[in-house]
Amino acid sequence: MAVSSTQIQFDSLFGLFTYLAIVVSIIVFSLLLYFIVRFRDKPSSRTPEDTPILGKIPPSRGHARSVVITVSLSTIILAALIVGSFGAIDNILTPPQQVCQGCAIEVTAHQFYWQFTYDNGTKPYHALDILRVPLGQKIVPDAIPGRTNTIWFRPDTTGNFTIQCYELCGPGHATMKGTLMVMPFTVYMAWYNSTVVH
Ligand SMILES: [Cu+2]
Repeated sequence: MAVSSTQIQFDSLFGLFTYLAIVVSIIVFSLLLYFIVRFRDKPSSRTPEDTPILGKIPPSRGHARSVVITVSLSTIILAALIVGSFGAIDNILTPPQQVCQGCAIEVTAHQFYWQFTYDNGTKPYHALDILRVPLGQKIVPDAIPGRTNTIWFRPDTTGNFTIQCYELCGPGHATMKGTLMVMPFTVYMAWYNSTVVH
């Protein structure tokens, strides 16, 4: 099962990009190899009619049909990827209107750690880098210092998961990891209500 609702969308988008890239690469490289062998230079080779000669307009002007086919195919593939990408971005950037108490979390990004502030003002000092969330609820976090971005997700599996920083933010970026702790709702609420507000 996916860890969060948004993971499913990103995984399928990633799969679409990957499979399309594989299919296109296989076609391109097979044709390339075929043409290299088929049209290699031989002593008997004649100069093709449409060989460009300096100062002369070639009598035949290329292959309109193959140009139309390749441009149309590329346009269709790119349009599918663009629609899919914008759909995923639109979904993640449109937070739900109503979330449960404890489910709106302010994320402050530092070099190189995060601090999570919960909607009751709790800022667990000892829990830097641990983002606790309740299972099955819609969570609205935001990050990036000096700029407020709001995204949302719904955790679907309990357990601890690695959070990795997503914006190249400096020399400590690669080690900027945190923990996402997805807890059963009642366990989460017990923790949330017992936290001290600093
Ligand atoms: Cu970073």
